Amino acid sequence: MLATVTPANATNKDVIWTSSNPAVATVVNGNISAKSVGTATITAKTRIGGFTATTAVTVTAEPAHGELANHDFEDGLNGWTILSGDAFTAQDVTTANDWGWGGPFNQNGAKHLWGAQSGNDSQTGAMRSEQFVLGGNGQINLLVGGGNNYYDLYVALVRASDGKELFKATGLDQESYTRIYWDASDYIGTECYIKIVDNATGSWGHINIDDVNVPTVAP
Ligand SMILES: [Ca+2]
Ligand SMILES: [Ca+2]
Repeated sequence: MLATVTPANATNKDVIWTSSNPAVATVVNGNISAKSVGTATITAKTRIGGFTATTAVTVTAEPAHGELANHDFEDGLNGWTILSGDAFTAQDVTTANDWGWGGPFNQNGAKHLWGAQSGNDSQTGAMRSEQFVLGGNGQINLLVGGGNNYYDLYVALVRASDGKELFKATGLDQESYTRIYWDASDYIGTECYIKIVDNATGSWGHINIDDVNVPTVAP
């Protein structure tokens, strides 16, 4: 939400943001966060003069949905299929919290897929999830770590009908995890799968993945 203070040359444009119901929605500097189902009124008030503007916010429940089988690697690579190569094997699923000379990974749960756990950066390969129909609100999030190489080292949401990679993410040249968010709502109802690719062979030639949260339509 943006508050516009007029006239444009007003000397003090400081705005105080408040929510009538912080249990439903909070607001910090105009950025609204949903907390629970309900309604709230967001008010912007100028620090000088006390002029106010308000907007109503309605937070609705997330639609019911299923989830990707073994989306968090707590069950090894069950539910995932190795397509090629040896970069990804069941031996790369680990409970390690650090990588030996630093840490933590900040994985979700106990286990995660650490591309460098077994073997080395010269290994290449690809693996994929089960096929699913994207459901719910189409919002996907996942944890990614490892090398930064958008073309050769990435995780993708792939459309099953033509293999088109709809969204891609790579690492940040950090072993620890960063959460990635994809708004895939344009593809609700589309058959898709998650693909993880390692064609990278040099330094930082591995990718780490965990907690692939995909809202799916129950089969
Ligand atoms: Ca996990
Ligand atoms: Ca590699």
